Amino acid sequence: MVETCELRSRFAATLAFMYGREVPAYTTLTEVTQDVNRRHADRYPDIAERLGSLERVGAERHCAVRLGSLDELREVAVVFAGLGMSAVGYYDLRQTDSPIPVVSTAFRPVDPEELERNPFRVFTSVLTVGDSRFFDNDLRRRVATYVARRRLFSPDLLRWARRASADGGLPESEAGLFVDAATDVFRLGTEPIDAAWYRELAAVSPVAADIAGQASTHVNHLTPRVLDIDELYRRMTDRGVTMIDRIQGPPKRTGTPLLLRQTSFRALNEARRFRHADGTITREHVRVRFGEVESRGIALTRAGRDIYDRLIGEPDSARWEEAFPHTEQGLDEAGLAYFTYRRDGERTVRMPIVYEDFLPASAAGIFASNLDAVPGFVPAAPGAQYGQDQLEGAIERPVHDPFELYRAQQDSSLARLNRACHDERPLP
Ligand code: OOG
Ligand code: NI
Repeated sequence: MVETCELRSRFAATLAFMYGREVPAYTTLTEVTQDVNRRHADRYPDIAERLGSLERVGAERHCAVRLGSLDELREVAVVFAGLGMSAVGYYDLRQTDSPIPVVSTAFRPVDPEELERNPFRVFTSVLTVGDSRFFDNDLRRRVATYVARRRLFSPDLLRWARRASADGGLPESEAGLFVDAATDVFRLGTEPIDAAWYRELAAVSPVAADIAGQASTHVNHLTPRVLDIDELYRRMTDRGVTMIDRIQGPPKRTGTPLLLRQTSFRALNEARRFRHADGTITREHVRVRFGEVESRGIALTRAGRDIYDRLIGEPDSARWEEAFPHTEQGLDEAGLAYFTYRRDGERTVRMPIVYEDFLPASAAGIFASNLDAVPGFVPAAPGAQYGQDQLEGAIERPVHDPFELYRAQQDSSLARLNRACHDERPLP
């Protein structure tokens, strides 16, 4: 039996292998990342592993995929469940400074032990085709019909996935087939793209064209985790790679890193084949896939997150320095971040809980940074309901609240600690 966590590791590895062949710049990025991580660990051996072992960080990736409908979301949820990944967090990227016609969740392991084994996560977006601020009625109908006709997930793939989640794994004979079929879903299509259709959608939003302008979906980006993102940014720039103009998320600061910082570079143009009305096929370049890198910090409580939300619009790093204590102890005492605790002899050891999720402002920034055109967004038109409950209805499973997962982890470590203290007390 190949357990789900092993299936997930294999899936992450085959997907990365495929993506590295499709987008060679990704391989450069992972090489630089590994080098930066090695140097950082040599330089700061005491703190390098506070937010995850070097082994975990070295293997850690997230990937982003985009789907065309809630039906496609339901099927991808089945596939990810077979890999031990559940939906966590709800992100409405229409509700940002640069509105994107998608709502998103992230599929990832939720159990701390599973995260330690392999924390692979997939940021998964769904096109909000019913939102009339982006799509008029006629276009909405045509997009829905187009998407409903394509089949991203084969019956075999869904059957293997259901079996893996029911049994906690698959026999070796099926494991390879399942992982390969799951990887294939996200392979870049080679069929010619209908040029007029793609253009019509791109006029609404390049993201809409990327999602619904072609018969298949694909990995949009695959992101390694780096321990020093400022250094990585410099190194990539020195190599002549044009990065987006900033690192998304909290500014660089002294002390415990907070939440998540991300940056990306624009993908080189990718040649795709387009079919025109007169039947001719041309090769044209599209820029939709890019490279991204992230550094992860401590998970903030709601109180901490409120401060983050207030400050995120402000680039002034002095405000951040003042607002958040620099030490883990200070963050804990102020109730701003999550920790686990355990007993080590007479001492209680406090360990930070890593932020495993995403940030709407950063995600919108990552989307927007790679768009050439401003979308045809009509703010006055009525929107459409694509709330968390709609996503939950589609996948027939809860979308976990990240804060609750972190709090539960903290609480259970406290409960264990209290039990341990209690057991040590001599009986009366
Ligand atoms: C997803 C963008 C969000 C992140 O790291 O915040 C994301 C996308 O471009 O499809 O991946
Ligand atoms: Ni990303």
